[in-house]
Amino acid sequence: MTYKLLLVVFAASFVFLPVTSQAASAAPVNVKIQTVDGKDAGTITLTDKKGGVAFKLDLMNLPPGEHAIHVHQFPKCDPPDYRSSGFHFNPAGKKHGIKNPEGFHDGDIPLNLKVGANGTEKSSFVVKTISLDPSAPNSILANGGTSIVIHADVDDMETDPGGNSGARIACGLVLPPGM
Ligand SMILES: [Cu+2]
Repeated sequence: MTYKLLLVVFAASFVFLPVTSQAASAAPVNVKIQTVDGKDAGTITLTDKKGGVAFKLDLMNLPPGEHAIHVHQFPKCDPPDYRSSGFHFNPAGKKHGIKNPEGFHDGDIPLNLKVGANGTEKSSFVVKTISLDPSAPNSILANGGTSIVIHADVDDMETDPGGNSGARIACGLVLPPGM
């Protein structure tokens, strides 16, 4: 390899590699949420936030009141009960809830949604126990992805395995880009 060619290869990798890796981590993941009876329940947009994942919720067609929300282990939202989504995303093998001394699951989200009287919810928060980096041990995009599940009841933040949060009323697939 001539010196000139080496220089070109070096310059090319310097210019292109940082751009592609930055684009991959910066790409938002749009999660379309559907109610268990087949209605469009809006969107949750996930973006990479240093040390976690930022959630931006724009939800509708949900029952007014407080509801648990979690990341579940499988990228499946099959009717009639969304059981196919599995349990909470829990790669570290812990128990449920921030109040649980043996907790908590990476997919536990330590808040309950507050859906308004008109069935909508718009809010934003950051979850620091998960990652959008496909190579991270707590990546919610690895192994084909995961799902986000909204429940009928409130999460008590300590009862294993599901926080006593009742039926699964809405679900959306968290899929890697291109799937
Ligand atoms: Cu759940």
